Amino acid sequence: MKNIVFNKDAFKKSVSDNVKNLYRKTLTEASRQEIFQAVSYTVKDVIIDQWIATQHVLDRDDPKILYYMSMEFLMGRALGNNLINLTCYNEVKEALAEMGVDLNLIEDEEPDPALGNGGLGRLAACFMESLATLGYPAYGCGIRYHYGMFRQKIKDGFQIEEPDDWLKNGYPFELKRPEHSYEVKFGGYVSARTDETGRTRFVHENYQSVMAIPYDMPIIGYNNNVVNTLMIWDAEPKQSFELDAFDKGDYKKAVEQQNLARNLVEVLYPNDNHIAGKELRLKQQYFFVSASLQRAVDRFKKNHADISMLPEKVAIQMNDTHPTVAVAELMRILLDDEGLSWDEAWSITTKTCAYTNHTIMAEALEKWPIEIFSRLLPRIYQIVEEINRRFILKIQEEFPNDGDKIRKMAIIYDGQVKMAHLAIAASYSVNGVARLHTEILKKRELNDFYQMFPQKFNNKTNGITQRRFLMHGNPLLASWVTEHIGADWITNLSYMSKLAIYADDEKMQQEFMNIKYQNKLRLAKYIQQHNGVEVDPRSIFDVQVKRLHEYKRQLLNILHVMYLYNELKEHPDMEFIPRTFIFGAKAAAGYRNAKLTIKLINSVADVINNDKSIDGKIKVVFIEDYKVSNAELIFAAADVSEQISTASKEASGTGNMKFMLNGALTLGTMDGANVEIAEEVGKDNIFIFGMSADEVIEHEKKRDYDPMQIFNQDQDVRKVLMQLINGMYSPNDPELFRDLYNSLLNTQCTQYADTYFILADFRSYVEAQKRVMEAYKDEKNWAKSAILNVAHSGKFSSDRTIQEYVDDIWHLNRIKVDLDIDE
Ligand code: B1H
Repeated sequence: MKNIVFNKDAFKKSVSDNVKNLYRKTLTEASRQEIFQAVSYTVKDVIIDQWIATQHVLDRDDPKILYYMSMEFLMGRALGNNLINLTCYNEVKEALAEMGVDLNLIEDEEPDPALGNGGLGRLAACFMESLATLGYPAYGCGIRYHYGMFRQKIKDGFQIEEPDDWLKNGYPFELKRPEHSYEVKFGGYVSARTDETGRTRFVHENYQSVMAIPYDMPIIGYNNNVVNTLMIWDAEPKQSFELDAFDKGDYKKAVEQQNLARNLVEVLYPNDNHIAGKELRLKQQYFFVSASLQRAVDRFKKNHADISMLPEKVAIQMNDTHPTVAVAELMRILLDDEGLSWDEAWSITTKTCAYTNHTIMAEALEKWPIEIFSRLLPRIYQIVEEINRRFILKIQEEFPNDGDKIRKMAIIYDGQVKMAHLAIAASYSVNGVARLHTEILKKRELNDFYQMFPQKFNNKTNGITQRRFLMHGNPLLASWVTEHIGADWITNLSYMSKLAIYADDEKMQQEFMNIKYQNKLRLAKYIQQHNGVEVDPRSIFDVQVKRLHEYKRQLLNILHVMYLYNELKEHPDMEFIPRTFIFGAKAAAGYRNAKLTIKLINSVADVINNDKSIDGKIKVVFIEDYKVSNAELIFAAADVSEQISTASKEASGTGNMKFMLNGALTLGTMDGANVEIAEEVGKDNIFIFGMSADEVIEHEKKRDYDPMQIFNQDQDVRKVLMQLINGMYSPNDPELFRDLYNSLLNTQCTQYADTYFILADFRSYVEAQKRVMEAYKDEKNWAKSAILNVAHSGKFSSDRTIQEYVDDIWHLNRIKVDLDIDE
């Protein structure tokens, strides 16, 4: 049953009216961008009614609300998904076609709102969509970066970063809400005064401040009238609100405040799994956290006089440590604004805040120098000091004879504020993002904290939304699934298991492979248009798309390609199924080895793609500017999903799940959620290789791994590595790839050679790749495995993940929105 009735004529009229009113043009005169805007405004009009209705239900029922705090929301394009969730995608497509307009081309006019780096930001976006679809009241709280993730250009094989000016044409789905603006204060100092009751009051003085202005974006639930809100904050100087700084002659401060506002939300830090540690980043964090909490507390106080009820009406989830100043900011509000005692405030805070850990990579752990932290946030720093003082007393109580625990667990130590320690001390829940990751947190990384607070720790294996990554990204497969098992999978992905009985059916296998072929054609066309490379849709599409990071081991993948090319050159008649190796990855702008790996991939592509002697058996393609919108095309077209991180390093991965849902077979290590994918799909339908997490961790502890031994003993490895430095792939500059060679072998350059065990896993990877080729020879059996991957993907829906968060952590109730609520 559909919730909205689509009126085609009214829709068409609204679109042409919008073109007219916005641009003084008729439809035939309007550009595609203008039609995109006009269509979006028409859709927004439908959304607004549901949005208002949802807000009225929240006001009427006063349910508990989740505030999901995240520095990143990697939303991807909204138009197509909004239409899908409003259940009128096909109707709109048809109506537009009648007007001579192709919806797909119009969708391509939307910039990807890329307010995130990679997995962590995309997870936040999937969570928002699932919360709305399940009908849970939730706000996403984040930053309206003026420039999102940079656009990647490839020039001469090198990555070039270009600014992502996503707001250039105006973004039709956002709504400015200046009436909910808040002031956020930085710098200055704190003075203590005794008030008339004898209580010490802390007053923040001589600070600089900015105004935080929220922009709301609608998050549409699937077919349920629920529209939640992503509230992203922009900064504006305070002067436009209060001109008196000039009047007082404080011109310098006025200019400073103006600059603060201008810089604050200008750009997203483009680092994945790596902290830059810049002062501006801490400003960004406090800025959006403070504004969001002020709004949350205000909303609560509208309905409640008793602030101690807060944990019953508000849940705050901190997406990694990036928003962890929330702990101290909530304490500040409760102590300074609400006048509570420390114990009362602490009791409320620790029943409200929960923390998700997303990584164990050392370079991603947030630590702020005391100097920066206390200068920028003097009152917040005082509060953190007091939290730390009390926490250390507890540590001493818990481990009376272990002086080392304080060194390892204190929130402030060695001149630094350790955000993870603050998050754990103040949260009632600490979760990892896949079973293996949570076990590593408990057993190793956070073991001291686990001993102290075992009840706080829990696992929430990540998930992805099937509405975007199957319905929207792969309409052919989505319809095929629905034809055979019905449409229940759309809101309950576990229904996919009904497909399993068809896995052996030859006709079904053929249909499946046919759909895969169509999707490969679509991607081949995209690659031809965007990269100018021709690829054969009948070859195996072997894909690794994700951020570029040494631990994700794109280098292992391309070294294997080099090895395979050597094999083909030496044995031209060897049995071989044509293979297209597809890469897509952005490297952080300052990450040298990552950028060099991109260059290597492109150089290998140049040599191999142009070598006529191998008959096009291997093609290598680097897809420029990997982002959510082209990701949808890529997942749909993949045969092989490369998930080859060093075991223990990838907390979960979520791309792995998107590939599986689209019927690609995983080639991966026992890392992150791959472990659970293997468990769901069964070992016959996945290619596992490499060291286990325990083995990796053991070698790291003992420091007994010596890649040079492998280099000396394995002639294939030696040959490939020598090709990195003999100019084979860089004839004009044979030294170009020396740093990559050194990263694998030279202990002088990196502290440990081959930190990510690439050579250790190389043989095992080569063998696994051979199994892939063997398996593909039997097309029917391959199709069977692919269908079984789709069938067993049910666990990896973010709907399942969100339901677990609700049951174990947030304890929210579903709302029901009827559209005639006001009539
Ligand atoms: C993940 C990050 C991350 N973990 C710091 N940590 C950042 C850390 O800008 N920064 O400072 C940005 C991002 N991102 C990823 O989270 C994990 O690597 C994936 O394995 C996981 O699937 C994803 C979602 O949980």
